Amino acid sequence: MEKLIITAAICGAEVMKENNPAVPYTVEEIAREAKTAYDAGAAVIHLHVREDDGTPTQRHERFQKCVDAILKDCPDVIIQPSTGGATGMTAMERFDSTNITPSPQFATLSCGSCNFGDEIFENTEDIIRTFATEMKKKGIKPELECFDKGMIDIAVKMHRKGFLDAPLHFDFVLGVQMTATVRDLAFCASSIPADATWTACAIGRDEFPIAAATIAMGGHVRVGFEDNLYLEKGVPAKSNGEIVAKVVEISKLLGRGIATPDEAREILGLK
Ligand code: KMH
Ligand code: ZN
Repeated sequence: MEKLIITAAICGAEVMKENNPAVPYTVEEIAREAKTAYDAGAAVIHLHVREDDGTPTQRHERFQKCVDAILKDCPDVIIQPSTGGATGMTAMERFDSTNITPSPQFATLSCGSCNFGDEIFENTEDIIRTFATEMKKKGIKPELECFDKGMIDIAVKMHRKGFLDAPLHFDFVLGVQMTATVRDLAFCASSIPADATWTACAIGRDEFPIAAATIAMGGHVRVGFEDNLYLEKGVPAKSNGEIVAKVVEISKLLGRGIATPDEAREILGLK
């Protein structure tokens, strides 16, 4: 089976130090968490950044500082800026994260609106088209974040209309809108074009069972503090690296090797 690409979502926009003191806010903390994940086997860092007080921001100046600090210690890692940001941000504010140098090879693109707890994560078709068009101009491959199966259908429609180029790459985010079950994972994995690649992640305690199912099904895995803060029930992870190391262990037990960043670039067709 193809090697496994592990993405580490090291920070997110929602979890705070009150939830786990290792959640990174400062540039140094973000670089430290990226390094633990990279050393453990992550090829991709899904990046949100914070101000020093923990407030999520999409300011490209803050992204630039964090990206520079990460690349200093992890020179070949793939950095995937979030264009989702946090709920309540405007679309253009969210997209500022891509205005960094060198231009990113990869970034997220959420494919529909959904509830995010008591708030709405807004991604109208106009926003999706605008982000897709701008990403194409900048040569950024979108990772299509799908929080339910309908978002997969929207992405496929956007491809049909010429806004997205094949092969598409999806990330199925389980446990926000759709359930974090193997049933829904299999439904998503069987609903994408034959030449597409996919990653899956699950929020909370289902992170590792869904990772194991994904590894067995031939998908790629995203884990990290954005999605889950625990190594096992009652045991907070001390770093993102500990979480990535657990996925590496599961993958090795299942006989699947781990992709280096350059192998991941090849699999994902990143330029
Ligand atoms: N923080 C969520 C509202 C992404 O990174 O592209 C959106 C999110 C998706 O995390
Ligand atoms: Zn994110």
